[in-house]
Amino acid sequence: MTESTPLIATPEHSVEGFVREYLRELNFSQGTVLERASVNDKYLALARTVRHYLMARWMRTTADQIRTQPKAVAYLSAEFLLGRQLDNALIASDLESIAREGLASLGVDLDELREEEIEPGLGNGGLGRLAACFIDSLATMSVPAIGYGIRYEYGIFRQTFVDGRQVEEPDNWLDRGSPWEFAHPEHEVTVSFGGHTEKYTDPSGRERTRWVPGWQVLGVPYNYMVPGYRNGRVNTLRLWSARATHAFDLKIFNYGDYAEAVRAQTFAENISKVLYPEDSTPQGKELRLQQQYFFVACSLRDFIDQLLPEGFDLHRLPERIVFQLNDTHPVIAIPELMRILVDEQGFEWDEAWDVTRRCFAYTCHTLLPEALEVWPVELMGRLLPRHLEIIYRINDDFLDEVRESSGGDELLVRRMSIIAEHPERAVRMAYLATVAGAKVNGVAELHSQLLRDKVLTDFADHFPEKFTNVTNGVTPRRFLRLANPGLSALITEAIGDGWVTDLDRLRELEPLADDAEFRRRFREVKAANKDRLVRLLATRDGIDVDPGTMLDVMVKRLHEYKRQLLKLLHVVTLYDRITSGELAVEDVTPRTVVFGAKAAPGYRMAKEIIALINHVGAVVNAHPEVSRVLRVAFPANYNVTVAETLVPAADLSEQISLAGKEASGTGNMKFALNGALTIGTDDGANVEIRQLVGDEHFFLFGLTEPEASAMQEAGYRPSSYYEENASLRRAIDLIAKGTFSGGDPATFAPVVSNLLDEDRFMVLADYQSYLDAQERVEAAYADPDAWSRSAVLNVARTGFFSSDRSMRDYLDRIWHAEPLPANGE
Ligand code: GL2
Repeated sequence: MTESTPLIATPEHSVEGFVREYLRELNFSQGTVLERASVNDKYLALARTVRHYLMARWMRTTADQIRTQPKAVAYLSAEFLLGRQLDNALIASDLESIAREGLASLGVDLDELREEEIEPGLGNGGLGRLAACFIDSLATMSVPAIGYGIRYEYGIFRQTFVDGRQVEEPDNWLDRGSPWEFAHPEHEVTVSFGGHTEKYTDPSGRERTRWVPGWQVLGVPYNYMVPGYRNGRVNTLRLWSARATHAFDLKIFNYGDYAEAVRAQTFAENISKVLYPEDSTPQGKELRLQQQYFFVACSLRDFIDQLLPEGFDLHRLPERIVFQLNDTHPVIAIPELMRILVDEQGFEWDEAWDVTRRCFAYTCHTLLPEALEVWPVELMGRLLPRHLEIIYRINDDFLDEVRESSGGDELLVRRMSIIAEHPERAVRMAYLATVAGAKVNGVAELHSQLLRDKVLTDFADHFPEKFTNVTNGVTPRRFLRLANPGLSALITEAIGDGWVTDLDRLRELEPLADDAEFRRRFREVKAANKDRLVRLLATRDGIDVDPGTMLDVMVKRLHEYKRQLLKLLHVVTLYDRITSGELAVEDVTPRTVVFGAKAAPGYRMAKEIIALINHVGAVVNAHPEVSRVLRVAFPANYNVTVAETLVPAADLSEQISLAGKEASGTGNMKFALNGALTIGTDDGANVEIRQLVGDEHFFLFGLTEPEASAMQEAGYRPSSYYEENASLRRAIDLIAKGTFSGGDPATFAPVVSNLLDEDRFMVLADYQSYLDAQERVEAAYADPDAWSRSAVLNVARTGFFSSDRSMRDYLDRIWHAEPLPANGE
């Protein structure tokens, strides 16, 4: 057998073939018979059956990559928020109707089994979901690519509410079997930590350094299929799981200290135990640095040992690979590659640096200063002493360069140092990535511009050619084709199905915005999607939603900068106006405000805001008058699976961050693509959404970034808004006096004082403008025909936000890699 023709038994692509394969799985892998199988047995057998159909494509893709040795992309990411796998595998392999029919012939309902899958929540939010969209697009575009990350045993926590307050429970997603992964313990990698470094002279008389580690762990790879959409390609996502080294526990077992051996094992396995639940606000915990180094060390070693031919000349590494650093989490890969080249391969420093500089590119995903990771030198030195030395040397060389080019500007040198001096000596990972990376990109036009102008200004002056933009995107397979079958069918009927892999073709829908019959059918689809959501919320959460109301949706992580409080102040204002008699119920557009949000468990203010939303919701929903036109729904544990039902049902998408704070947003894209209209600030990718859909189909409000910055510099005083705006004052007073907390003013006093005294994200400054925009929303919604015209235009004009386009931009501007030919489908 040669690598180009792997021998794979492919099951027959027919209903009979499928049924045969399914029963074999049920009998031989699950060890049961149909009559006695549990739903989980049936689901697991189904997942494995579908997997079989993808296997030949996977092996062939891998073999082609090994045979043709193309330049590949390695996407290094601490998070991959995958969502459920079954549906995506079914559409990618064109098995959906065969599976449905085959199962039905056995009396099994495909939809029931789909509900059985627990999504792998191996990410926090946008950043992790983006990584999942990107690998989907790379596979669909036949780009030789591999995703590298961590197989957390516990993903993002499960959220429940107790008395309206968030409670976190562990997400043991692996408990009921994990049919989508393949463990490869034979490809385990040893990863070192701690210890010290020492100098020695090699046989040729050269001064060298070696790292004498203090302890080691093993990384075991788990492979996941990343199927391209009907192109015969399946790429790989390789997630690493930590284990104790064999030597370590053998030695201790031999001493007879069983308990100690088990403790050592637990210690090692802790590294991949749990996903850190902070979104955009790293905590700088030691275990997190261990996780980061663990997965990049495994990944680099894996790429070099497994994917390059034996004896490959590493001077040519940049011809074969580009490592894309998804935020700063994997940036420790830079000194790791230097260490491999210099210490292990005997490269001269300059040679190694030349290779390294060409192998990495860095994506920054934030503008918040507190989100830029720094690692205390003390910690880095203790955990990774050799890497710290390498970082110092990189910094010394770089600062010499800055000194020279700036004519000795020592202030500039200090500002640009990779090592911060205050409040403690620490490594600035974003600076390291910028100095070493071939390219640095932001994730939306505005974000990339602000990165250059405000966050990495000195670097943008020093390396102007490095800085570029790639606006984020989302995969149309999951977020349109799968999530919105009704709209997908309508679109396909109108323009054919080419849009699934070429989303710009949605433009062809534009003329249909003026076709009354098309708009009617579009509204029918929206209504059916709302019914689907109503059923989900009823069964999953016991929440009762009236599908006849406007669905006003704000789903995203809970963070002050995203301003869920602004949305809530709108709700409280409506409540106030109705209960005070200022507004007659008949004059209010009935709406259901849906929130979905997890707060980082240690983020106190975010958790208070969750409690406040739930408390306001309880009062609003219980009020006989108000609840006729206004309801709040806050389903717990918002995740990818919920998004897939919620997004297609929404009428109004809330994207209301303070301008200059949301790097891009990707939820904003999903809603627009599914025909929701956006109410939003000029922030992140909202800017590009509005430019594309047109001002008249987007509800813009709020300060611009320059206005907000100028106000902050002049000394922002939130209380002046409270004093001058009666409606705002009344809303805040309602909260302050305990209207939503059983009459107890103390309950939400911290939220109120935070708003009045600090209001870092200028909620009060944007309040009036937001309310005005909501009035424009109501007026527009009153004309269903005009509203659905705008909605259709939103769909037709947002094809740009396909992650396929993002991938093309990365390929052109950063990676310079080529797709393989599709595999004959
Ligand atoms: C984020 C940004 O906050 C978000 O605006 C962006 O869309 C995504 C993906 O680029 O990245 N940065 C970040 O740290 N998280 C994000 O979601 N967690």
